[in-house]
Amino acid sequence: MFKKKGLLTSTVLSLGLVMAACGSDEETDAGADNGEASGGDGEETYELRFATEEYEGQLQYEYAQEFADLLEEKTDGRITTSVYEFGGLGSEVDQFEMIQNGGVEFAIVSPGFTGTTVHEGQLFALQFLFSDDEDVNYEVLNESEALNEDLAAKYEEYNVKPLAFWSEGGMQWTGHTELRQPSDFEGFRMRTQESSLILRSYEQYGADPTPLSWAELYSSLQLGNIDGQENPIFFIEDANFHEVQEHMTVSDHNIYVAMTTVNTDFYNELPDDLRAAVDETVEEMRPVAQDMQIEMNEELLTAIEEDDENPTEVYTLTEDERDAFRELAIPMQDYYRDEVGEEGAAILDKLLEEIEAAEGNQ
Ligand code: 6CS
Repeated sequence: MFKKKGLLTSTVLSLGLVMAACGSDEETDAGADNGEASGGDGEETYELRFATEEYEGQLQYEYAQEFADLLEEKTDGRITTSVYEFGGLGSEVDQFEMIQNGGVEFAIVSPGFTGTTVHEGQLFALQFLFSDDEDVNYEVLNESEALNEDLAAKYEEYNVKPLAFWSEGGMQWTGHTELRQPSDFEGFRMRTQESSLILRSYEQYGADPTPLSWAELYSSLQLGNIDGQENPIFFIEDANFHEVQEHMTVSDHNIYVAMTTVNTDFYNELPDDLRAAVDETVEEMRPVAQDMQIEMNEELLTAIEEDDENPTEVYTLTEDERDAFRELAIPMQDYYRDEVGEEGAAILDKLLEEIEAAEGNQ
């Protein structure tokens, strides 16, 4: 049901084309700044850009496209938004820079690529932090003060406003070899996103982690330069990693959290009615994103299991096996506290309380 595209066949955008997009009273108004309308009759129109880290058919892109359509509808066409697939705007880290400097107005950002800037965002790399109950996590991501206010304020220092935190699904491991207990990671060349906490977490298991853009991951796995990686199931299948990995471990050692972000200056300067339309769109997209990720992850698990041409052995960890990893992962919360200092530690502590309270509510 979800449209699929072959790997690396995405539209390659030139930066020049992207930078040509601007808001204006008339399409030909060349004087307006990016995303900013000129003129003052109250009926300005805006042509915006939305960067994603994934391809058409994958979650972030499909989310962004639905977001764009909804926003256009709500504003009677005054806001139109072009959604960009991963690749044309550079690496994930480059895209995070673009949302900071207004090169794009909206972006989906994975916190795993912001760890060297917003250190507190590394809390999403803490394994076994969130609940095993998807409903609890949905409630926490939507309602947490620790995330939506305290952590969001840390991103706002860089001119980036997180509008929503949402899950792309449980994180699973794939490898050339089986991964069932921490000792299986001994010397394992693990691909990670760019955050010292992620690297450190895998070193705890004895692995040899390497940060890499996902653009280079398939070939690295195929060539054997990297032994394995972590991602939600839909992404493992859609990016074809299962083709070049013999084993997949359903570990649910974390959830993959994505952030819907807007450039803060742009957001603050929007007319009130249009800003309200953006806020409404964000709210209405919450259940849409949750349904999409559940459906995609379920559907593509079956696809991996039934792919006889590229057989991948799928193994689900028992609770005892998960506990062995959990024991090594929990001390990373202290590492995080030491790394990010008092304010970051307070964010983690508040989040832990919120997760516990939400678990009690279920
Ligand atoms: O592994 C990664 O880096 C990529 N994974 C997902 C689920 N989305 C984009 C991200 O860059």
